[in-house]
Formats: sequence, structure tokens, C-alpha cells
Amino acid sequence: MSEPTPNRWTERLADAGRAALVLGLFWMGVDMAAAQIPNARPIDAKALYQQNCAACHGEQRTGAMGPALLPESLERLRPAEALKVIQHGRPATQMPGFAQQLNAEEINALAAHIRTPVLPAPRWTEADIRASRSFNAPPANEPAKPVWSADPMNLFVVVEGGDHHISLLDGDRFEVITRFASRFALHGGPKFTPDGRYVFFGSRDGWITKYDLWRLRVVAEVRAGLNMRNVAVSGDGQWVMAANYLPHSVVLFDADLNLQKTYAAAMLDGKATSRVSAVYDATPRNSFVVALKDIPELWEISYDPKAAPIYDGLVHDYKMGEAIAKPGFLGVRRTPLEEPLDDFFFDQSYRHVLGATRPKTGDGAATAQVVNLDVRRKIADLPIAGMPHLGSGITFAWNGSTVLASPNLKGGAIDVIDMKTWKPVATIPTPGPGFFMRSHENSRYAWTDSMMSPTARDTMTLIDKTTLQPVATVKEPGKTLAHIEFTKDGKYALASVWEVDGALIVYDAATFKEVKRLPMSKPVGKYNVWNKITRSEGTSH
Ligand code: DHE
Repeated sequence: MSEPTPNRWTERLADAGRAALVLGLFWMGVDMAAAQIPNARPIDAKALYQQNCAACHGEQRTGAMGPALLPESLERLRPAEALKVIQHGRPATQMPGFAQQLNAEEINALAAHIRTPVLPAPRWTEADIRASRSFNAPPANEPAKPVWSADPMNLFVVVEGGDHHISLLDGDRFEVITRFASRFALHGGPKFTPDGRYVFFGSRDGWITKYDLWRLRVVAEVRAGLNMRNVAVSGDGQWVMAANYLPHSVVLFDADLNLQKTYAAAMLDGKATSRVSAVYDATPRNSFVVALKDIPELWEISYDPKAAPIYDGLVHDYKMGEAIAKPGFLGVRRTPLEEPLDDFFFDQSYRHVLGATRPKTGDGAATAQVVNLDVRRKIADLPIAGMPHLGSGITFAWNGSTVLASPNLKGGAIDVIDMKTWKPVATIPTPGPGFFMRSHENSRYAWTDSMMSPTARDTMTLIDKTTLQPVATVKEPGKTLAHIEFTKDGKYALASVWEVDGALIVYDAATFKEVKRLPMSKPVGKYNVWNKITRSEGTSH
């Protein structure tokens, strides 16, 4: 092989220089396809996408076999990680690496292209939702009992985000019953039917999967939207509701994921629309409660067929007839707020919503409030600084009252608030900001992580619920240790080593000693059937 001539060297150096400039621009957030680079061959990133990516990710980048590649879907993917995936593929998936076919400039151009908005904005209509549904009819005479032998009430569903799988775990023996592939990037807690037989998973790409935990098979799937937050299942197991960022909608299904109704997430005059922050079931009220991220309203949608139409205080004259007729069964009951809500949580009576509004800028302050769903207005401010993650809060009895304890995404502290007076009773220091908090009626301790802290992400803090003092820590040095869920009886606490080559660690909840460790691929969350269907005060609902 001959040595490159000086000319070729010059060409190569020029290429390398261009690549470095391209990479630099990418890091600065400059759209590569639009960047003007002297002497650079123009790269048609759109054409590259169509040739190399569209078959799996969809011509409109709305996803197909592969996930959607829209700015909304990629918010959580770091630029360096995106480049790595395009170059080398994603292990344990169909995503191949393109480092052999495409040069650095082309890969950078693609990485920048998928962060540009698709114009016109992709639509996801009721027809698309219906067409996306699949249903696997149960075999004839299928027995209504598990194909495995373990306590169906002490089953754990573990979401493994590392390679997008689910493990079902026997909560008595701590053995995996089965493991199967999930949709890409599930988010939010899976939701169970009241008998604990079926579970519904929601993916950030909008897919809802109904899975039969007893017969170990997927029952139905549907794509509710292009970018979804979470799903909720009604207390009677008859309805499933999805909250979308894209399109701006809430979507209602029956229990087999047949589309029943879509609700545009819009104000009554239709002028302002909103991403939907989250939807939760409020079983004691027979309703779904929906928070909207961009408009100051909280919605309640009753699934009680006897629900009478309710006068809506927000009614504008020209909509009077419609708004009066709509609330009631499956109608929207609007509570006006001063600020939109990002994240919320119910008290145990489900009369109150405790909600947080995140700051629009990094240095702004979050606010938190209590909204009474019956009188339909804010009744108190919640004195929590930093960025409370109320969706991960817990409640418990303390000093003759009931308190709420919530982790904080910004500060290394747990805020404890009296739920009668809505006043703070303690701020419990932790080694760093955390995401999740858990306890159990039968346990004296609440466990919380510090996974948002670069230095303390390996530390779980245990808090005595009587003294409100931290009493111990458990550590997984150098690894992220996060997200706890208790067994049905509260005797064991299961924590995640939140790494791709991670693990599930079972701790004795009284002695804090490790009892067992199971290898798992970034087990982002775990959910105990009994604790969920009984709405245990120590876990998310
Ligand atoms: Fe979540 C639940 C919002 C980022 C893992 N997260 C929820 C819920 C909401 C929410 C509203 C409750 C839904 C439910 O359970 O039905 N999450 C948000 C955000 O606004 C935020 C900060 C930014 C975002 O873009 O979404 C966010 N969440 C994350 C992550 O980065 C996490 C740590 C990793 C991931 O997989 O995305 C993450 N969120 C989770 C998990 C739950 C969750 C594991 C379920 C918790 C539970 O135990 O119930």
C-alpha cells in the first residue's frame, strides 16, 4: 500500500479539521445540516435519514420498530450518547452501528437532524390509534389461575431499563419467574387491575401494553400518542387513560385497549393547548385526575356511570351549553389554578391533590400547593423549597397526625409536612438530592435515595418515621443505588443498583442487612402487586 502523498495528507487534515469543527458545532447545539463550513461537501441529513434510519424509525421520525426520533422524545438523551448509539448501535436491540457505513460528518449531521422539529408537526389521529392496536384473544377455556406457583399478591414487576425488559419476581423466594422484552423506554409505574392479574405498561413513545401476569402473555397493545407521560387504570379495572405530551391529549381506552374517547388538552375556548403532565386514578372518587403542564387547570374525569352533570365554574357564555352537558360521566370537571402543575400526589382520602410547579428556568424556584378537589380550588401553599418530587412522596402517621414526606430533586433534604395544617414539621437532611422515597405500614423506616447527587448517588438513607431522624445508610460504592419497594408484609426492602450491569438487592427491612442479590440490567423501578392494588401509604399509586 502506498504512503499518502502530501496532497492526500492535506486533504485528510482538512477533512479532520472539518470533522472537528462539525463536532464542535454539534456540541454547541448548532444544526449541522444548516452549518456553513468552507469547502465542506453539503450533507443532506434528511436524505441520509431516509436511507439509513426511516425503515425502523419511520419516515416522519415518529417511530416504527425503533423508537421515535423527535426532539420531544430525545430530550433525555445526551448528545454524546446519541452519537455513540449511531456509531456503535444499541446492545440487545435491533439498532446496528453505522460507523462502518457513515463518516464522522455524516453521523454528526444525522445526530443533529433528529433533534430538529419535523415540519409540519406529526399528527397522531384517532384512526392512527385504532390502526395501531393489536389484540391476542385468550385461548379457549383458559383457566383463570397462574401458570406458576407463588403468591400472586406478593409478585414484583421489575422494569429493566438497561435492555428494555421486564422481570417478574416471586416476592417470597426472590426468584425470577420469567423475563420478557418490553417496549422501548417505559416510564412511570406500571398499573395493575384491582385483582392484580393484569398489568399495563406505558412507554415514552406512547405504547401501552396489557400483560397477563398469570398466563404470562401480552393481551393487547395500542399506541396512544407519539410522546406519552404515563397511564392510569381505573379502580374498577374497566378503563385505561393515557397522558400525552405529543399530541396534546388525554386518551381513554377500555380494558382491552379499544379507543373510547380522546380529549384535546385545551382550555374551553380552544385557544391554548397543553402537554399533559400526568394522569392518576383516584379510586375512592371513581375518577381520573389529570394535571396539565402548560395551562393552569386541573381536570377530573369521572368514570362513575351515575355521575351527575356538574356546573362548571369556568364556563364561558358561548360554551355554556356544552360545558354544562359534558361534566358528569366521562366529562371534564375543571379546577382553575394560579399555576400549571408538573407533578402531583393525593392524600389518603383523595380529597386533596398536592402538586408542584417546576421553575421554567434553572435558577427559578419551584412552588407547591394543595388543591381541594371538592371545593375545586387551591386551599394552601406547600412550604417546600428546592424542587419537590411530590409524585414520589409518601404519607404516614406521626405524632397524632398524618404527615407527607417528599424527596427533593434539587436539595439534599426530605421535607415533612403536617397534612392537617399543611405546615412543615421537619426537614430531614440527606447526603444529596434524590428521586424516590418509600416505606410500608409495617415498617418503622422510610428509605430514600440521593441519586441526583454526583457524590452520594451510591447512598440510600434510612429515616426513622417516629423521630424523623436519619438512622442509617446503605451503600453501593461508586454505583447508583435507587428506588425501593417493599414486600407485601413489609419485611424486606428491594433496592436497585441502577447500572446496565446492575442488580436488585433484597435488604432485611429491620436490620438493613443484604439478604440476596439478583443481577439485572438497570432495574429502574419495581412494583409489588399487593402494595399497589391496596394503595399502600408507603408507595406510589
Ligand atoms: Fe419519572 C414516575 C415525571 C424523569 C423514572 N415520573 C414518574 C411520574 C411522573 C414522572 C409524573 C408518575 C407517573 C406514574 O407513575 O404513573 N420523570 C418525570 C419528570 O417530569 C422527569 C423529571 C423528566 C422527564 O422528562 O420525564 C422524570 N423519571 C425520570 C427519569 O429520568 C427517571 C429517573 C428514569 C427514566 O426511566 O426516565 C424516571 N419516573 C421514573 C420511574 C417512575 C417515574 C421509575 C415510577 C416510580 C414509581 O415507583 O412509581
